Amino acid sequence: MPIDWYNEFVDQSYTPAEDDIICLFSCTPTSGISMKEAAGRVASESSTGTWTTLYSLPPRMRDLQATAFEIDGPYLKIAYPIGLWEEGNAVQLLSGIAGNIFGMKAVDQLRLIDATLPQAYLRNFDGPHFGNDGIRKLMKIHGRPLTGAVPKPKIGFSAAEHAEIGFETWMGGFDFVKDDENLTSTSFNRFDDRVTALTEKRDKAEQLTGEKKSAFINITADTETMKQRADLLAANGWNYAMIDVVVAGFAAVMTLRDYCSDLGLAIHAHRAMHAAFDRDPRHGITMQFLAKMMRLIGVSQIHTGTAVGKLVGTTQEAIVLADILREEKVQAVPEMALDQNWGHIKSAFPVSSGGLHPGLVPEVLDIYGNELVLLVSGGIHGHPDGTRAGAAATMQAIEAWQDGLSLEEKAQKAPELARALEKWGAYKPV
Ligand code: CAP
Ligand code: MG
Repeated sequence: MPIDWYNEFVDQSYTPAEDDIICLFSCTPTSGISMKEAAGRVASESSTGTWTTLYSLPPRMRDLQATAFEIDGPYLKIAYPIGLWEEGNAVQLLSGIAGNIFGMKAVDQLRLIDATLPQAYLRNFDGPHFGNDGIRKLMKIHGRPLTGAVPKPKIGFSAAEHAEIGFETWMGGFDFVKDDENLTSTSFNRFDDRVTALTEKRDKAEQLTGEKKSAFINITADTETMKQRADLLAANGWNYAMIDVVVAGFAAVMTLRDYCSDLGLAIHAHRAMHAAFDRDPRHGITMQFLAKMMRLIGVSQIHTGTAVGKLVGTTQEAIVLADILREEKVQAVPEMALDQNWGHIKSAFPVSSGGLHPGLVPEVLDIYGNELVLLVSGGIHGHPDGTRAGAAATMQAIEAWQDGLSLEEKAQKAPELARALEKWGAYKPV
């Protein structure tokens, strides 16, 4: 008696429909299982199937089955009918294409690389509230990267100490002060106190510099608390809220996207925990897919790596991530990304951060160009003359890159940069 039902989920002659969701996976089947069998099992478990044939299967159910339609070495494409997916519920999409399949005994390793989301799926999402042009207008910054820094050490300062370092950061020429991912509302630095202290220092910095200054203040907590914290940010004239989006969860981010949108707040997405599922090159979920989902559900920017700093991530990955976040039409990159037409969904900024200092700025800008949020934290607070000089040195490094000068040339008339180069040169931290 036949038991397995998997082969019905493979059809290499299938041409995907315009409104199918197409997923690209890489797969290492368990020994004894062919790639075709593994493909069928992945398609089955992520759509309508189960491990055995069933007693009752209404014929219309066939229309909801996924089809593995392309197998190329370890790569596998699966088409999912649009009818499988609840309108506007990104979490449900994950429960299918990024759910049980990673734990199936039939696959040794499985990696969800990317998914093409058709217009029929995008229709029910609003995406980022502002888009990159909107953010630039809001911040009155044109033709250069947006810049920011986290007070370091990452946690431990009181609200007043934190705000004082923030003030120095702004005065050095940076646009944003950022909370670190594990700073929320601790006994020694309560969220409300930090907002009050930063608001006062922001107003002072704006007055002194005549520039728009802002902050990514971390509201991460349970959803209801995040809403209250977002309210407080809006009441104090802030235009951003920061969320640790992976640990907070997709559903919470979806709720907060709409809530923040009503308050006029953009969302800075820190990706802490992403490497738990995207670091192994043959298993898990790629950063590309995470970035895509975050643009879909409406964050304004998300960390995408530096390639040259202290954290893992390649140059090619950074380029692909930047495209996924910024472009309206994203071109496929073999084995890394699929085509994506974002339609009405606005753009989001990539955020480059982690182990940067002025000496590495040109390399980062060679990768990303001007359309990014550049975070240099240890690399300004560790400047021999302090935070303000460190921020100034970073801004000088940006100017050098924009003017086509080497850092050494620029440093001749930029003393802060000269001092930074004396300390760090082009050192790449590990
Ligand atoms: C950077 C940072 C960021 C990382 C996150 C840190 O500080 O604040 O959290 O950049 O990684 O805590 O390490 P430094 P990613 O500039 O002092 O290194 O951007 O890759 O998500
Ligand atoms: Mg951090």
